[in-house]
Amino acid sequence: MTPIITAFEASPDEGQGLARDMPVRWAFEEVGQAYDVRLVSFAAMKEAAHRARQPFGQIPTYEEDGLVLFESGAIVLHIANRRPGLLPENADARARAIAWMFSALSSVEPVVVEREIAFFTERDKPWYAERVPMIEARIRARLGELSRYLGDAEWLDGAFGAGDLMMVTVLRRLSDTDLLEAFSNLAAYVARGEARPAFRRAFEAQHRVFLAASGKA
Ligand code: GTB
Repeated sequence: MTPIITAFEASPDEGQGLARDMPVRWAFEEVGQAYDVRLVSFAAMKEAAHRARQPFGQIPTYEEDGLVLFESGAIVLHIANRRPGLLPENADARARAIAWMFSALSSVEPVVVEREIAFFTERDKPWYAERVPMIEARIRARLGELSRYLGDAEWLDGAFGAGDLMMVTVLRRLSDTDLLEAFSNLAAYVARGEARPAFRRAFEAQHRVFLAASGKA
């Protein structure tokens, strides 16, 4: 069976590829696995049928031969485990690549998402103007640490892998800010990820959904 994932019927990012179906699509493309997409509305995501697949009423989900998964990181790891291309054969290198996936999602993403949550839920509050510089300082601190680690390397641990896929995905969420500008190696790292043919194919696929939804296709 061809795996089926869910994605926004109408993504709030308007085709920028910032929603979490993007790393899943990218992973499929990197390993050469065909996939189908079921588009869901915000209302449908909150219905029992979808919550049975994703308890929090979110996208993405993954279904294949009776296996149902949620959490984009877990889905990318599953895809990477099934086919070569995203995780090294060597057990230690494989463990390190998985550690970078966790790092992207649990050490870098929280500060990045905090900024978005504050914008969407607190920007009309009196404390918002004071809070933003504090959040941005935390993001800069994390980016500085990551930038120092990456140095002049192309990817985080040798060849491109699942850790880079998740880290580039997280860093792309800063694309509407100037926060990456001070870290030229990270900006170049993101650009390298975005230049990969598999990324381009994934991006175009989700962008076509936006074009169709907005009547521009
Ligand atoms: N930890 C889960 C995972 O990694 O799979 C988180 C899933 C998640 O946050 N899903 C979001 C969702 O379904 C979409 S990706 N939200 C709907 C809801 O909770 O009701 C997050 C996202 C949304 C929008 C933008 N954007 O517009 O730029 C970027 C990222």
